[in-house]
Amino acid sequence: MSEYLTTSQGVRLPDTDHSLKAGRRGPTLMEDFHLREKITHFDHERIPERVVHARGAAAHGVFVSYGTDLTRARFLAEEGHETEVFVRFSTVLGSRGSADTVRDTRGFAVKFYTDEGNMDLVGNNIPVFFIQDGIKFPDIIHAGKPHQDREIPQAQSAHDTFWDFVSLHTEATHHVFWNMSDRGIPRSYRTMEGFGVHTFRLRDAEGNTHLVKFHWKPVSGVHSLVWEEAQIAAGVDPDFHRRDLADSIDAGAFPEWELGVQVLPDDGTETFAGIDLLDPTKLVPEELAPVVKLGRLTLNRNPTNYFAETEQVAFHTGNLVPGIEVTNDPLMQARLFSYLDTQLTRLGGPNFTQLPINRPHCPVNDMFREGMHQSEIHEGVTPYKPNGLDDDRPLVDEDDGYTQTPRLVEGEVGRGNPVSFDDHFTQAALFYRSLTPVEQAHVAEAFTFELGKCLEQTIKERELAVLAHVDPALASIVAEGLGLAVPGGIPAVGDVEPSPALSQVVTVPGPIAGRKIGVIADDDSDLAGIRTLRKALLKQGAELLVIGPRGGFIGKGRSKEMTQRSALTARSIEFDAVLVAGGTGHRPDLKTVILLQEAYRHCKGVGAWGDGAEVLTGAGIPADGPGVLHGESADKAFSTELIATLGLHRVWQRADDVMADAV
Ligand code: HDD
Repeated sequence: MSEYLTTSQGVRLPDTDHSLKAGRRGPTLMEDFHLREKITHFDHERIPERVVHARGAAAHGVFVSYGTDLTRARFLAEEGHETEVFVRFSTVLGSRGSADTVRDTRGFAVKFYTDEGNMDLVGNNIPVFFIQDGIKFPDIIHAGKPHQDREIPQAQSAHDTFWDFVSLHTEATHHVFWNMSDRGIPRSYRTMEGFGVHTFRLRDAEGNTHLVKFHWKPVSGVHSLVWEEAQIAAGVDPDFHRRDLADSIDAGAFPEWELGVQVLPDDGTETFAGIDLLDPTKLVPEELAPVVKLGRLTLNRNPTNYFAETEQVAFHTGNLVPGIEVTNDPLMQARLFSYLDTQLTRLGGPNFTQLPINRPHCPVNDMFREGMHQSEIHEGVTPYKPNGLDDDRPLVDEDDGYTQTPRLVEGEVGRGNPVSFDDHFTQAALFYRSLTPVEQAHVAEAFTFELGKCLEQTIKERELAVLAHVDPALASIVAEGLGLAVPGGIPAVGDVEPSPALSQVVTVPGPIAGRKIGVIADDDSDLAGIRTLRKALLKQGAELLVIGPRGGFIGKGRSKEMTQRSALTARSIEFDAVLVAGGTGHRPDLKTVILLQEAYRHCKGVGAWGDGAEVLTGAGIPADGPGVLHGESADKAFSTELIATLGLHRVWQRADDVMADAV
């Protein structure tokens, strides 16, 4: 890299601020090769955004294996084996510049640069999918994307075409329930589960096989936003998740997940406990097949250049290494075509695998030649096999090369699904009935909100009929909210065995690394207390941010504290808890009142020490409200209670009182 500014040909430039003109007043000369080159390159800076999952954020990291006998894939089989990874998270529906916190499915795509070649696990934060056959993918996406006449609404499902489609195409029901639950609005990427969705086949060195479903379990626990918070964040900080990911990594609070698999017999039936394993709208409850942990993923490095890495990374479900295979799931089969195909347009030709972010970290010799944007200078004259001029090199590896497990395929050519794919409602009921009451209330609110945004009455009624199939009580709540009646005579799913693992409400405090705690303070506040509390939180990997009356410093004399936020820049959505420091002025201004009330309404920890409590009361926060913390000082007892409150994520006991306001 030159120390001097140059043209793309390496010629040094004396000036890049003025174009070449005939005289000071004009006209500009064609001769100005620097002007022409600079503008031409700029004109072509954008590439097509991804047709889905356009909005994303990514990070580099490492995967360390726990070791397993299930597969011969070295990056999983060998205990302690370290593999570099690049992970991209995304929303599905929105454009590249859309907000992070919209209600949507999140992509969770992992590229393992293994020493046996690149392996991509292109998953989501929801374990099931809208469609059973990839041929329906354009339909669900066309229905979910903005209306084609006015290109609105952006990045959301709360509109007629989405609900028109899913109410007719009822195999989407299970996925829609996950979207309408808290899973559709994650707190951060760090607190999302990930799923491979499809059933995969693992093969060990002896050729034994198992069917598996991949899971990513976040070490920080599974947590979400509340709906009002998500909506505010979409305007106040559209980069909420992207910022959180980058900030956490910068702060050394590295996001971590454990990779695991549910292991299912490969006995030729392709079913388990009556569940069709080729149907991607079905999950296997963890109570029936526990998740066996295979290794740990740590994201520890932010990308240096968004375009070169996060934008140009290309995932492909067909990037597999020996020992990991796909199954006949018709959704997966279509994906195997789509990913490579889409990159040809998006990245401008077949050589995108040479881009630094996509290049395998092991030696490659594919005999592919030429094409747009070729950046290799290949040697020799024999990019073909067999050849006699180069001893028939490169070699083929008959022992360790990628092979598929031999499997018999027979059947009549035709279109259609197995009969087992016809049950569209049982697992939606399983999911809904496994949630806690507060989570169920969120689902009801979400359906009511989204259908309330639809204009066509028939669409709302049709979806109410779908809900009545799944759970009549839920259908009634939503119908009441919409001011409609539940259609009669609809057979509902009977009893199901709930799967508690599907709920994300925790009763035992989890880790709080990466959480943010806002402390309202002014010049008279107890700054020593703030410092004590910061130390205690830092030990847990959480960050304390001082919210002052203005920018700069607060404090008197020699004791000063830098404010990280001011009354102007602070908004509750950024914080997992909001406190008032002792000594802080007693009459809260309107912004402080809003800040505290929002935090309270969103069921976050709020509290104060010393006479800071008067600010809370002044803001209308009930002193004896659940999760309202009080301390004489910011001592150990106070920080211990705060950490426990944060570890439970939300104070759901408050939900009944505040829920109505949060819709
Ligand atoms: Fe897909 C991108 C996940 C079904 C076609 N998909 C994409 C990404 C994720 C997923 C995470 C973003 C990757 C990135 O960050 O670059 N997709 C899924 C999951 C599915 C799924 C979990 C179902 C289980 N996808 C699916 C089907 C098709 C596609 C059925 C087409 C038949 N997906 C694509 C695509 C994208 C894509 C058009 C757009 C950008 C890209 O591939 O690279 O090929």
